[in-house]
Amino acid sequence: MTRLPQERGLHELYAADPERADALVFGRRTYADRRGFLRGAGLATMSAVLGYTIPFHRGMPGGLIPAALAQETGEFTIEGKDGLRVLNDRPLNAETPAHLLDDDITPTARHFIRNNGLPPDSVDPEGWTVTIDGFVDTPLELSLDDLRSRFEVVEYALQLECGGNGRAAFNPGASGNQWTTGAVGNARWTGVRLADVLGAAGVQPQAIYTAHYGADSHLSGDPDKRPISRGMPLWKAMNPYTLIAFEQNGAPLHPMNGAPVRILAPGWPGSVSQKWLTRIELRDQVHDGTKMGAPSYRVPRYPVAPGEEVPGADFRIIESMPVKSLITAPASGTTLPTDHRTLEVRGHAWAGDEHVTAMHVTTDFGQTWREAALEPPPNPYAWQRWRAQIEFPTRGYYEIWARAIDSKGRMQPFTVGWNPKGYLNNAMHRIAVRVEV
Ligand SMILES: Nc1nc2c(c(=O)[nH]1)N[C@H]1C(S)=C(S)[C@@H](COP(=O)(O)O)O[C@H]1N2
Ligand SMILES: [Mo]
Repeated sequence: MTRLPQERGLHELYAADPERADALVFGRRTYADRRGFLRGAGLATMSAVLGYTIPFHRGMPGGLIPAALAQETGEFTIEGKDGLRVLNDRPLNAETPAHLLDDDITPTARHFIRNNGLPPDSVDPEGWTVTIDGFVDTPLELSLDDLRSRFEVVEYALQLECGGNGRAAFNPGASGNQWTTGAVGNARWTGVRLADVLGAAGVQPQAIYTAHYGADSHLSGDPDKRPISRGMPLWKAMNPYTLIAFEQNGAPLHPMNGAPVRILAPGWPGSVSQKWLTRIELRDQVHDGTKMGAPSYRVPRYPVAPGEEVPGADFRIIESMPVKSLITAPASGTTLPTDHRTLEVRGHAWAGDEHVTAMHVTTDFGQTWREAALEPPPNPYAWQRWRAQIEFPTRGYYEIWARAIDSKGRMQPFTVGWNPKGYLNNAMHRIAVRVEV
């Protein structure tokens, strides 16, 4: 595993703030007592991470990196994740380098993490319920067993992308997580159709919008504040690929991807896909929960100049995400030996509620483009594989650029129009390749 420059080393993390590092690595209910010894739920987690109980844990100082971990990991690790670049540790946000997204199905270990608050620190799947209420005939309270037994269980590959993916490339910069290209993934999700669950509750005619609630807590610790509570129009909720999901790649959801149960509203900003789901309310108005209002997950209704102030009333809610693609092989920065002047370039492409109809690549800074081979998606809302054979005429520095076109004829641009919060950057992906001198 290559060490990425912005990744935060475990040692660095502990040096900066040992108490927080313990909480982060071993769970939020970890704390040190007055003498500085490690206490709380974190101990159990620490034992689990180490694979052993710690007989003398009472004497273990808080903020001490267990030697077993210190030896094995030179970098900050998130249990069950591999190779992610950590942008923030509180809340935890981590993206996947493009070359680690080469699989058709994104392994759980490589699926990005976007948290707005603090995940629940103890999750009991047995006792968990999801409430369906609001403008329904019969409010429901469903356990995971109820979901599995009362509704048809379906499994799809679904792409999920954060609305702010690509934000780092905006100029002037926009505040928020500085995602480059890696806040996207395409895992296999198993669950039930939200439409079936809403059907069982009986949707009343007044219902037009959903409101989503999760079990994570606000960064301030204030129990009355929610980190995020978004929703979607009823027509998106009724889409057969909008799921209440309880498995990711055939296993329980990763704790950071919303265990034990979440929404998947593929093709829309990831924020709609509530993690640690506890309740879906049907409303007779557009939901007004945390991060529904301007400028969150909204863009101006008209093109604006870079840096321009935009009044709140002039924003619209982001719905379908725009057409986009990634080059997942080779890794940017690859050097080819001189006798290897042909190369397979490949990646994925996706297009919100649409699908991708064509894919082009260039190696001469856009002077000439060639069409790549593009596969259909295995199911709607899965990303699509594309590949192209490239020949390099001579040694030197090349850039490979890739652009996708969606089923409505819209193509990825070279650069996108600026917006205040840095959403929807679907500029074409570019990588660097050297053919050896
Ligand atoms: N409860 C809850 N759900 C949430 C979030 C959150 O912070 N809390 N983040 C949202 C955002 S902004 C995104 S992009 C996706 C990310 O899903 P992932 O972390 O599984 O990749 O989850 C969404 N669901
Ligand atoms: Mo997001």
